[in-house]
Amino acid sequence: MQEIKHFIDGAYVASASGRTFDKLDPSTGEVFAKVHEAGEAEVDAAVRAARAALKGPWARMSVAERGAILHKVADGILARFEEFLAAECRDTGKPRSLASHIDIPRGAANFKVFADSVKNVAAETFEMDTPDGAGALNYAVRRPRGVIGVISPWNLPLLLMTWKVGPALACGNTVVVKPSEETPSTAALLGEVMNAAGVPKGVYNVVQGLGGNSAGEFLTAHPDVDAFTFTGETGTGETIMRAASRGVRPVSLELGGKNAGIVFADCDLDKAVEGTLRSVFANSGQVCLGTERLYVQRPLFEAFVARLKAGAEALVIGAPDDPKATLGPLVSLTHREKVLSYYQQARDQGATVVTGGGVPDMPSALAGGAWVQPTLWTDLPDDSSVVTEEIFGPCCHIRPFDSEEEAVALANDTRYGLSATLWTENLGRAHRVAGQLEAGIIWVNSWFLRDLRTAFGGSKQSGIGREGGVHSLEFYTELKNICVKL
Ligand code: NAD
Ligand code: 6OD
Repeated sequence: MQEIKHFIDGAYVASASGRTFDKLDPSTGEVFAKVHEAGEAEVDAAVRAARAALKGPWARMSVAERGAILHKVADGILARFEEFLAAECRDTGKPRSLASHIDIPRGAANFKVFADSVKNVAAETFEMDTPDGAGALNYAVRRPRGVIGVISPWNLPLLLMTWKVGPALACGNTVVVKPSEETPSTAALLGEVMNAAGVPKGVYNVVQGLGGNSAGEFLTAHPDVDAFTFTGETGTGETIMRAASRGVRPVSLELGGKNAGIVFADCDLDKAVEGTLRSVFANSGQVCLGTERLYVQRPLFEAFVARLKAGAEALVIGAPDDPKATLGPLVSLTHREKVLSYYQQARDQGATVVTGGGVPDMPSALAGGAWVQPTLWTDLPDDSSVVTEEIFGPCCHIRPFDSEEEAVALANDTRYGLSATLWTENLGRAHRVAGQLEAGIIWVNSWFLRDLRTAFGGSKQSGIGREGGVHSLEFYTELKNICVKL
């Protein structure tokens, strides 16, 4: 049985309490690892190590020296690509074809991009008049914030964790990472890569454990963490924000979504079908940017639903190692219970089940896994729980609309504001509708097309702040104005 430990001050350590929890393979339901659960002592040790490292060689390095080390970290991930891929797929159950194209390459890219972009980040200068006529010069400099608490989710574990750790380290901070209890492996493996790349001890620390009354809560309660960056559910974000208020610590929150897709009758049908299928079913629907509400203009409605049904039924459900698999299990049996409860609510609320709605028949070796069928519904009322609440599964409700105004109103009728996708060949309409949608990220005729320099994040209850490009670098630095009287 594999044992997964904390990574503190450059070394793997067990919990002093000896407490561990089981990590299950989502495709079989079998336990494959014992994960050490951090208590307050391990969290304190990690924060102390991170604090001490702020006074060590990391702080004395130039931006270019730190950048060179972060490039080595990226190269180290790529050199051990197969190990990262295997670990990520075993933790999450996602198909290897998906993780090898997205999760692991992005894990490396997140270090390279920020190691380079931090070299170009500007700060402001203002010349000012003074009563004596001599004037003064104001200029700003950026400094690392200090120890950053990084709390990350399970859906894209390495990608989302390094999306925070990359820029935090590029800016000269040190980190204590609390990965999701469902996905402890790649954060742990990254410790070896950090050591091999020459990252000084204490710069990158990992505490394993759960959220409430465990490593997550102990980290947010620790007074010596300077800022928190979190990706996860909106409710957890509220809890973390409350904890961060003690000591007035900044937070960056990337939270949940209930994202709309809008398909106009003038779309390129094949592209809209292909893109919508990806946006609903990629990663078994466990993508914060995924489409769970689809609005299709009435003349196209029936044909579009039929094409989506055919696409959903053509997905190949299978374990990560199955080269034909295009749809893996959900991350855990607990999450499956949640998703299946929405499948039941849809039936109870009178949905027409276009396809799916249950659990697939799997071969006996996989029978204990967290499988659900890809599912599409129509005919639910707009205030149904299935239409308003984030499900985070391979499912979507589809509803017709008539006018552009109606589509915008329906899409905006949500407490979330993470992303929206629209499909149209009318350029004027694309700009007009994109401008009116209340979300941080809008895709036109595409989905999950990422340029890492762009602002990433949500409005309303989907988060606070933006990640990406200069926005990450702003969060991970403190701006200091220096006023010089001439
Ligand atoms: P989650 O909120 O349950 O857990 C996220 C992390 O927070 C985990 O590491 C967990 O252990 C920790 N945590 C839980 N309770 C805590 C507490 N009281 N104190 C400190 N830490 C705590 O989210 P999840 O189930 O891992 O991920 C799915 C959710 O994440 C979905 O809502 C999804 O939309 C969201 N998400 C958002 C984005 C985005 O960029 N906006 C990206 C991915 C996922
Ligand atoms: O691509 C990214 O940078 C990013 N933050 C993706 C988030 C996906 C959510 O599940």
